[in-house]
Amino acid sequence: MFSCNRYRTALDARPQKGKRSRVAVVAPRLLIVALSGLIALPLAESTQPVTAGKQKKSKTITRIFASNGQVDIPGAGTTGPANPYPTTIDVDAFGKYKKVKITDVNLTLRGLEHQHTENIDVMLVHGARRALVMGDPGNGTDVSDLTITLDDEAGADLPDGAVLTSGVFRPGNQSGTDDFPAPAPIPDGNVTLSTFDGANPDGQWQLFVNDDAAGNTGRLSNGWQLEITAKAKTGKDKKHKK
Ligand SMILES: [Ca+2]
Ligand SMILES: [Ca+2]
Ligand SMILES: [Ca+2]
Repeated sequence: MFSCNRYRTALDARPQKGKRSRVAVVAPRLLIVALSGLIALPLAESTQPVTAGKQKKSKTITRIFASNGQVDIPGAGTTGPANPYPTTIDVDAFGKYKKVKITDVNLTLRGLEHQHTENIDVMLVHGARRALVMGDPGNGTDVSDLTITLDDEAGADLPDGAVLTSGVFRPGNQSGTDDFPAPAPIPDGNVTLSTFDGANPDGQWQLFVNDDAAGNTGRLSNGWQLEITAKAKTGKDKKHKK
């Protein structure tokens, strides 16, 4: 799990635009868990009001959502779709903002273990947008309890042919074309998380995980999480509520 300090540090590192910029980090808060752990849990909220010009004002909001349930890779046997498939996070947190658009998405896979990580393909879907963010990473080394964060701005690519370790990596598909069983959409060639930039963050996010080779299995022991940053226009008629 991450501590709040990670997010505070990330926010502090951002360019501070305008004299009234500020950072407020709200400590993680416990919410009710129900229905097999698949319910999205807002874990933390950070806001960064930005003053841009005399007339138009915008606010940058970063929030974290998680699905804590275990995801078996694959769901049965040694190859095929994970269970659940897809695993989902329903985001309903930005409706109070006007003209909200995603500016950054980071995806974290929590408690990843697998006997051969090159079996794993992962596609993130939101609306009509999709990104094959991880395909056949690592090698045949049996790994466990990994925390893998996929971030376009990371300084390293996912390992290819070398052991997969915990860390922050750029999304990547090591093997070219990958097929995902229905009901997954057909991959459209997008890999980066910037695929979702410009979209409204609210709505369902689906994570399709597929094991593409016979033999060897694993799981996401602690599910997955999304860190979504969005920019919203603010006005006198619709102020942000704390
Ligand atoms: Ca593959
Ligand atoms: Ca990012
Ligand atoms: Ca397998």
